[in-house]
Amino acid sequence: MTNIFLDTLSGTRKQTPPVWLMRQAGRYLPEYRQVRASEPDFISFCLNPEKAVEVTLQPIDKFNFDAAIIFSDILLVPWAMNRNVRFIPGQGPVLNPLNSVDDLNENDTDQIKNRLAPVAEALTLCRSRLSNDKALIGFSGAPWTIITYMLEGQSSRDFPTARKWMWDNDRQFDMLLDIVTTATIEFLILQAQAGADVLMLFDSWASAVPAHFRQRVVFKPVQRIIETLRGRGIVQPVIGFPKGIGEGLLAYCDQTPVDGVGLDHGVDIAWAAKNLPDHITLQGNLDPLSLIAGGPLMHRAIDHILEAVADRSHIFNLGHGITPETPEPHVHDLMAQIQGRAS
Ligand code: 1CP
Repeated sequence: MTNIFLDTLSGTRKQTPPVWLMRQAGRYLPEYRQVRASEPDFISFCLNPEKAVEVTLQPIDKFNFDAAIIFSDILLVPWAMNRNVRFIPGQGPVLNPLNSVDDLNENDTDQIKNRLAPVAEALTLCRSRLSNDKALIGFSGAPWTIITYMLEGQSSRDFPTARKWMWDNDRQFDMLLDIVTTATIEFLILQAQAGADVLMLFDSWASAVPAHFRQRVVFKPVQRIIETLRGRGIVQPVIGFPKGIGEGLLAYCDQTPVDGVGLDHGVDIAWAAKNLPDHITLQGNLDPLSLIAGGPLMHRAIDHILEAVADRSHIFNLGHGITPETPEPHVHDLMAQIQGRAS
């Protein structure tokens, strides 16, 4: 059976591109909210394989997306590293902020395999329930994005503590980057071995890294992650998503061995199609808020993307996560528009 998602990621251009949406399992779906309400603690929800698989498959059943992304969270890595991660309703994630790299225990990274075993179990179960023409995505936060939460202790707009560490605390910052990179590698290997067909690295806050430090903080860790995966026999393709780095995408594509790159909605898609290397599959770019508006403007924005990438391998997606306010009919409209094109 062909899998158009995996074919596209290996470089084959499809007349009708594969589609999935970041945060496709989420609060805009009433059936998600129902399962979510049955498990008040978010971490316990992520670590319940039956429930995680149920919500992972909901958007596939409803919209026939070409890929499922396992329901989990990037903050499970700091949780497994004993950073006391909890999700406070109405506030978001809270962690015990790291004051020094010595706050981490040497064997914290060894805990990944044991403490995150339920994610592996969910992937295996999900793969067994998902049809073979759909891909299953496993994921992790990229080290920088994880570090922002570990140092700030919460979500942040400008990440002042993490950026100060970068400038002031050379040795400690590099040690932290190294430890979190190791943990990320272990988490991705666990997921690949459990049944993920594709791995994605979310660097959601890459935009906050000064361009001066991009190589050290954004590119090098991703390069080490993928090279280590390959050295350890992991063959699954990797999609990187360095959100908000603009022209830095050129160096990202050049210096990291990613198979695909996620484009946020700030990137000019025509520029990306022309300037990013041909062997890299492009993914994303539609502003998630266009799905709230729906109608002709959304349709025009979708056409604009499809036309710009017409000559390249491309996975249709948003520039960031779908928002809870999105009306379901607009997601059906999006699918009809893309899949209605001749294949
Ligand atoms: O109760 C809820 O429903 C809370 C909302 C929610 C959801 C649906 C959170 C809390 N996490 C998730 C699941 C999730 N998170 C998925 C799987 C679902 C899917 O994509 O279909 C994925 C891929 C993530 C990844 C994630 N978590 C990222 C990277 C992607 C991005 O959006 O930039 C980040 C930054 C997080 C952290 C996170 N998780 C949740 C919250 C509230 C936050 C903080 C976000 C912030 O700091 O602004």
